[in-house]
Amino acid sequence: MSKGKFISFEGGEGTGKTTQVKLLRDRLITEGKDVILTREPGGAPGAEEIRQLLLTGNPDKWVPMTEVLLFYAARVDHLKRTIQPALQAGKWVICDRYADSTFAYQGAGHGLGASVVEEIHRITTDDFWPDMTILLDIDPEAGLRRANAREADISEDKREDRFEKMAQGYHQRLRQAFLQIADKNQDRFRVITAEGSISQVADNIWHQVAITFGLNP
Ligand code: T5A
Repeated sequence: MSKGKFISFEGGEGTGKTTQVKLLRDRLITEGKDVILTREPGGAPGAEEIRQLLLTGNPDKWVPMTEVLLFYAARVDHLKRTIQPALQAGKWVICDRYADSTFAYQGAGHGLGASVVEEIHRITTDDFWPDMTILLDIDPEAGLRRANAREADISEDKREDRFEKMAQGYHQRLRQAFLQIADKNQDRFRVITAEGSISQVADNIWHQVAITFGLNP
């Protein structure tokens, strides 16, 4: 049994996850919590190496099954070396993406199907899920505009934009997939619109986290 809390953030490209995980961490620290911030793919040294394989290069660099196995290779390392030890030590773990991304991007986006991902998830993680998942939802065109504006200052060979380069239809499928996953897992998910200002979105997230974990809203 873990003693800490595990919160993941999900959503399409440029929805503001990286911005919001930091704001939530700061807010939880002011409440006296011991917090670590981590991300997927990555979050442990070996998993960060796998991240480079996955996020750079051509959109068709990997066949879908290789891609899903690489995400899970990174995830198991991250779980065993970072997330689970922190939870055992009573920390709050905030993770920028986790397995729901694999169900959406590889399961739905690439058409591998949920049952394949479910099976891999069960075998490799012993069906390990967060206590709470925040889904940031925005029209994919608006999200991609934000993500592309941010990437513009980075040289082309260093951009982690392999998924951003996938076709518009892929991103629309993703949005629907995330909303369906949230609908099927309503106990764990809170869906929050990412259309507002950074501080409006942060306030909405805090409200949901506070209610869920009995903190001061
Ligand atoms: N992936 C990942 C899979 O396919 N399967 C998996 O199992 C997993 C785990 C990860 C990629 O890997 C894929 C999904 C992804 O494509 P990543 O670099 O971690 O790649 O990229 P993303 O998670 O998509 O995150 P992004 O960095 O693209 O976007 P974020 O984190 O959602 O957004 P953020 O906070 O960086 O914001 C983007 C820009 O918008 C501004 C920010 O200042 C920033 O410039 N912004 C706002 N502007 C206006 N209003 C707001 N409310 C704003 N919030 C942020």
